[in-house]
Amino acid sequence: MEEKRAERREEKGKGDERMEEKRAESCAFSVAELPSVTNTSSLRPADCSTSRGVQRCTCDAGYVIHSGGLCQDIDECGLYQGQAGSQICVHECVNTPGSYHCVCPRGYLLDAQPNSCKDVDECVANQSACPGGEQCVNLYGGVTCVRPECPKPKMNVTYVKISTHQCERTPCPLGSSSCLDAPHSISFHYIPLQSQLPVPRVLFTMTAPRSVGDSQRFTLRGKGHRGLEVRQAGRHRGELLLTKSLSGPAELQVDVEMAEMSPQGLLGKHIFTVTLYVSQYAF
Ligand SMILES: [Ca+2]
Repeated sequence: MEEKRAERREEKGKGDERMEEKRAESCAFSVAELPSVTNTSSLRPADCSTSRGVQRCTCDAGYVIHSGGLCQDIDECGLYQGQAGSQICVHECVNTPGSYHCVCPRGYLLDAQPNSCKDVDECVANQSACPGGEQCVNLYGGVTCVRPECPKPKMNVTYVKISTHQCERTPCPLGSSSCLDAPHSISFHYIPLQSQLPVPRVLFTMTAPRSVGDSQRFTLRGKGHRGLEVRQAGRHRGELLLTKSLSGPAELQVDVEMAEMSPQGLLGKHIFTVTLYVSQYAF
């Protein structure tokens, strides 16, 4: 609570600086130049005094002088928030009498640094965010629960779970080529992303779980997705690359195949199932 107050103070402090700026500017205006006032609740009496027959009026920070000994609230949100490059809040700006404050969407907290919204890590904040047996994945502005499942047994191919995020093929019956062709392992990876990330960007690095073969060859399985590519980053290393900015909210899933090669040919295949969760927001 104390932290929240501190944030708020800092936010107001920033607002005050801007308001001082605006106030200094406003001193140069003549009353006729001021915008007409439509909202009377934005008006309050000025602090006026008369000296040698000349009346001088001043306004508190966050107000500009208006005719009739009144001060008019400055709408900082209206002035700054609408234009790219001058935004004072990363998300929403709320004007208040004499000030303003920033509001974050659900799933975010206003950061101590003014104008930014910080994602709440629900997996840390609430250890029981997901029901038993499900894995918690923190997302930007949200959270999701996953339960990675191994493929169901098919023909002579059976997988068993060797960790929460990995399945391994059980030994193949003698002479079963369909089993030998099936991937040795399938692992599951969950990546939260912000909307409109700058590209190119490495999303995920893949290496051989153990050093088998001379080299590993990485390819996207299936149709893939526009904006996602796989690149060889060394003999034993591959990278999943984002080449086009994604807009959320969106959920994409791609399978990357890693083939272990030897001079004699293919030794085995491994599948990385990667799920991307693109947030609605760019923060
Ligand atoms: Ca979150």
